[in-house]
Amino acid sequence: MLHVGVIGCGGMGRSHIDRLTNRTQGAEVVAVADMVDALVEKGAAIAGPNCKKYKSEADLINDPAVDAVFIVTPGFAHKEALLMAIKAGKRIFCEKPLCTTAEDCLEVIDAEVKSGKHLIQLGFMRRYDKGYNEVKAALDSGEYGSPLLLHCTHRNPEVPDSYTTAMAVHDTAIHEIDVTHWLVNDDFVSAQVIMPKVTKYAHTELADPQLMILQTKSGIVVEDEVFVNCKFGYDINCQVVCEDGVIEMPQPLYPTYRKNAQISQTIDTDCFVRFYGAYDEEVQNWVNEAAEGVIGGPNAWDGYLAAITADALVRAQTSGKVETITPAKEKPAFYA
Ligand code: ISE
Repeated sequence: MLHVGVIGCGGMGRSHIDRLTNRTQGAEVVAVADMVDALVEKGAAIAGPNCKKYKSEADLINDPAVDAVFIVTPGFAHKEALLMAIKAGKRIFCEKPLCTTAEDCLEVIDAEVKSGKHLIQLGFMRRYDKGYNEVKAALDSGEYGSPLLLHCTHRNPEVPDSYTTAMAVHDTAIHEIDVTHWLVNDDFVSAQVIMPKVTKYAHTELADPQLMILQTKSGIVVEDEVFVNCKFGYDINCQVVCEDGVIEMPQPLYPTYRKNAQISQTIDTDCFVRFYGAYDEEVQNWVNEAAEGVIGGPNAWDGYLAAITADALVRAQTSGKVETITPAKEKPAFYA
């Protein structure tokens, strides 16, 4: 049994406590922590009567009864918790992003490499989605030749007024940044953003929609339409144009209805429903791999690559130019 401590009992934290407690085999939430007492109570209530309650993340991390930690705090708070958990030698699941700056990501990477143990998995759950995995299997089969161009859409029905232009990269496109780099197994070298006419539903701090264009080392182009006030649903698409065919990611299976001379089908309205299975799968895998000390999912280096790609896109949002993406160092052999 893997004894897990969860740091951060907000909406996402509680969703992971529920998943670990009720839908994951081989794991038990033995402690939760949050600076807000009411959230600790809510989190612990899901985990059950034996769950310890902490205000301080350091106390949770250093509790010998905790084998592994889940970090589900806001991104700016990740670095400190990650460094403490590495020092304590605990297995870590960290929600995206790894850290909010590339420098902080490198500090965490250095600490993990120095520890000599593979500890960190990052919460890019799309790698566990059935549809993306089918696309990956088709690409890896070689039957369709090399991928040349990917058309992606990332549409949300709406976002709150606190959501700004840069968040279209950091919160939203970050998923395509990771999953497309994984699909084609190539690193991004440049980023560009084209700003179309703005929807009447966007508030003043938000340019919406945006067309983001990334290019990989070998020349593959990924274009991602991010449209977070599309109004009609949570609509994720990915089409890969290859030398010998086109692969289109399947959509979730819903019935089609025929009525009044029309055909209709459900579209999900949020990521928790759309990627329900993927969240469960990523956590179950992380628990299963704990016994072997393996991190099979996205690791800290993937988190660093996502951070520098996001930084380039944010620069491109204002410069209007093609921005280059250059890692500050070579990928450590540790992550090979
Ligand atoms: C949110 O944080 C997510 O992770 C969703 O998948 C994404 O669609 C949304 O735009 C983000 O705000």
